[in-house]
Amino acid sequence: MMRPLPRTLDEATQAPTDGFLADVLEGLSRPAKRLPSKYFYDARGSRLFEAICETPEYYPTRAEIEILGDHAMEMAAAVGPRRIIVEYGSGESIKTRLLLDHLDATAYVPVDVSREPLLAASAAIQREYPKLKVLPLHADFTRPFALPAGALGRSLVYFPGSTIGNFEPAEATALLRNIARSPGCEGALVGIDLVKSKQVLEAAYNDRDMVTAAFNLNLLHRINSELGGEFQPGRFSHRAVYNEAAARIEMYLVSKIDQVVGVGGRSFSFRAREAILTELSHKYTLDGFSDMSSSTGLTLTQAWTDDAARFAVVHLVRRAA
Ligand code: SAH
Ligand code: AVI
Repeated sequence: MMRPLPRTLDEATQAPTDGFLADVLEGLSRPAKRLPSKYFYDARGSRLFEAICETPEYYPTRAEIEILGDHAMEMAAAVGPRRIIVEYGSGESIKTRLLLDHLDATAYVPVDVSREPLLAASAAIQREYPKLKVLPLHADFTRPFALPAGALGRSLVYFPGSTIGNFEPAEATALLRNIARSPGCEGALVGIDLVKSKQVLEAAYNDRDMVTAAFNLNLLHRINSELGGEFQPGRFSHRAVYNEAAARIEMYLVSKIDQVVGVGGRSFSFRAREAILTELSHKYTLDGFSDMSSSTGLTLTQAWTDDAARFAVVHLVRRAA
């Protein structure tokens, strides 16, 4: 029998955007201004991210899809049968299908802050996998959340896209530790982007068609539409640079002129060329990522890379406490 499409949304106790204004005011009050990257993703931001994945320069999506295409069967064997798949930052759940085609999944719980894309992707997955229990969760995976009723049992966290790279090492470690401690969790499959040349990395975040620039600037549009901000996005430009010492892309919005911008009843001054840090995207070596995860109660047992070794999907297994 075909399941009805998922309609209910098991909201976490706190809606994922509850802290938006407070986070923006706090981030813009710092001497070195910054904004959290999770706020890129409203419906438009999610669409722009998907468009980034189509650009010739942004290789991570194609590399990860290649890995899944070549190795999903081995991944399924490593993970084991009858698992609930809990996906962190599921977006359009495109890669998930490659896993679901091989894995013996009892339920699928996509977790995302971007509500409409989450619901649309869940409905599409439910249509394509009618026997699977699809239980979308509109939540921020950095905050504590409970799995929906109906998703009790042994679970696998699926965390693709190198979204873990958007967190500083201490935050990424805390996230992995929470994964290791979550009830029923046996392990995780995590996508990580690998260290490579500055040239290739900077091209990936500075695509010729400026889709990444539009994605970055969407943060200002969102502050305007949801928080009554008075940004003029045309007065900021996109910058993405690879910081080799920290092995990360740093993405900024740079003020083109001296200006003052109102947000939430406060005024923020920007000097010409002053930058707001909007996103970090860490690149790892397999050894570095293995070391980081070993302190969290998870052990890296297997890693698969694409032919050009640009990207890796790793299997982390929960160690017995
Ligand atoms: N998994 C997809 C999408 C990656 S884009 C892929 O690999 O292509 C990152 C996704 O994570 C977006 O859909 C975004 O909305 C979501 N996201 C970012 N930060 C989040 C957070 N803190 N909690 C939940 N979802 C988050
Ligand atoms: C979602 N995340 C892993 C992307 C990245 O590459 O860090 C977001 C992104 N930012 C700019 N382009 C893509």
